[in-house]
Amino acid sequence: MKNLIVFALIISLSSFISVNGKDIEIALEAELAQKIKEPMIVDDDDVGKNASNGKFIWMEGKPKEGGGGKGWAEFIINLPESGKYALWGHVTAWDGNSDSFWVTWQPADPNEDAQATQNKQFRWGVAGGPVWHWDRINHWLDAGTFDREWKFKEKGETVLRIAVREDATMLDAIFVTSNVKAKAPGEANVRLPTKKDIKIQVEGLAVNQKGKITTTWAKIKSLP
Ligand SMILES: [Ca+2]
Ligand SMILES: [Ca+2]
Repeated sequence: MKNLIVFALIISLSSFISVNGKDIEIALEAELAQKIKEPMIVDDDDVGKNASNGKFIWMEGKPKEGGGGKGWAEFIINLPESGKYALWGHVTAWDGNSDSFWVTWQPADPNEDAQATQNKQFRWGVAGGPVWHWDRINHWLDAGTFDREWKFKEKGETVLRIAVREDATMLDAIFVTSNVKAKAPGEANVRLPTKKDIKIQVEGLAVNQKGKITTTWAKIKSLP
C-alpha cells in the first residue's frame, strides 16, 4: 500500500513537471528566410539601423495609402513537438500606412494566398512605432485585433509566409513560442536570435525544450 502511494505521488509529480515544463522557443532572423520573393527584399541600409544581425526585410518604399501587396518571405520552421504556438515579430511600423502584413502558417492555416483573397483572418495589424519593437502576431478583423495561435497536430516541418500588405512595414526577426498565453513580450520571454539560433536556422534543425538539437531536415537543401 505504501509503495502504491509513493508510486501515485511520483506519477502526479511527473505530470506536474511536464505541464509546467519549459516552453518551446525558436528565434529566427527575417533576412534568413528560406525564400524571399520581390519586391520584398533584404535590406541593411540606414533606414533599419540597429536591426538584429544588421539586416531586415521589407517592401522598400515610403508609406503610402493602399500599399503594394506583392512579395513575401517564407520560413520553414521545424517544430519539435505538436501543439499550440504563438508568433512574435520584431518590427518597425512608421505610420497607419505602413503597419500590416499577411501571415499564413501551414499546415495549421490552409494553403491560401492571402494577398489574393484578402482574407482578414490572415491580416496582421502591426503595432506602430518608429523603432524596433516586439508585437505578437494577431488577426486584424473588423472588430479589432486579436492574438493568433496556431495548433499543429503533428511535429515537423511547417511553412510560415509573411507577405507584404502595406509598403514599408519592416520585419527584423520572428520569435516562435509554445507559450500562447503571454500578452507582453517580457512574459513571452522573447529574444533576438543568438549565434546558436542563427546556426540552427541556417542548418535547418529543430531544438527540444532544453535547447538541444533533436532533428535535422534534408529537404531544405533541395527547395526550388
Ligand atoms: Ca495600415
Ligand atoms: Ca534581422
